[in-house]
Amino acid sequence: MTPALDQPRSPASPRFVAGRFVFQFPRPAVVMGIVNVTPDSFADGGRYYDPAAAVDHAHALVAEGAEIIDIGGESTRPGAGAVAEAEELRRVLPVIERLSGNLGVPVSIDTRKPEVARQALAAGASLINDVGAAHNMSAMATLLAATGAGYVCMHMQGEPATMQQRPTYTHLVPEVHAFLRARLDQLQLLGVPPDQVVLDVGLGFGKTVEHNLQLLAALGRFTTLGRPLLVGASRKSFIGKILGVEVGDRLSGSVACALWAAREGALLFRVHDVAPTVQALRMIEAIRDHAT
Ligand code: HH2
Repeated sequence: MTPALDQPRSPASPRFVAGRFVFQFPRPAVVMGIVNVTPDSFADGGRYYDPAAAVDHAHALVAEGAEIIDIGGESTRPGAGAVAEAEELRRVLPVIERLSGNLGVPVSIDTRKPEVARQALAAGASLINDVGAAHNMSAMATLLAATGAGYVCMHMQGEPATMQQRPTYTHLVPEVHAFLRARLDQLQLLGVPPDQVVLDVGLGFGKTVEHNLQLLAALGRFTTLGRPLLVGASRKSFIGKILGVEVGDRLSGSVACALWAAREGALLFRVHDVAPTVQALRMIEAIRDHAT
């Protein structure tokens, strides 16, 4: 561990600005509900591939307490092949168009492609959830500076097609920390204020089970970056491997990860199961309010 890891760079009460939406912390944790408009996502592939089903599901997740809806048109599960830009746009744009303006919460576009992000923002999305932050920074930064959209900047080692083959780190936590710090600095140099940025260690993206556990265990150290942390553990395979359960039986493990991460300082949670996660978070927040 490098000592620099522990030096806070700004006060621990950041705000996150995503277009016309502002999340001012401290406040209750924010749950981002997942809507995958894909035939092949690992947890919900095919269920919301039809735009009408995706729109209905987004409204249902908001009713359950989601404060951001994350729309994705490309599965990034381990081993997934790339989806062509035109196809990704065909999947997500009709859904975003139907949601923006009447959902009441910001829509996020889960994409690695700057052109998909650009058209999604034009169609009404308020933030970009970029699992490819390692690769496309300057194009995304141009968009962010021009639009004021929010940005989830996530760490990934490699590419989805091969990232789980042999993920290797010399010092995992300092490496991921340094990556996120460097991206934050680059974004600022490119005209994107830190207020627009949320950071994510990228559980499952070029990480073994052991790596995911180490990152969760050390999550508190990433709060020194001075930006809200988002955690995406929901239904992921490391939970299945630890508990020996299939994807449909990972709710308890997912909620456990969210609660641990909340205690470590995470402020946003990307989940499939919105209602149980919101309830669990509200419960520990109520307890925390009485801690002396
Ligand atoms: N995980 C997935 C997708 N997008 N974005 C962020 N910021 N953090 C994550 O951990 C994250 C993410 C993978 O989950 P899912 O969307 O459910 O599956 P698929 O990629 O198969 O569509």
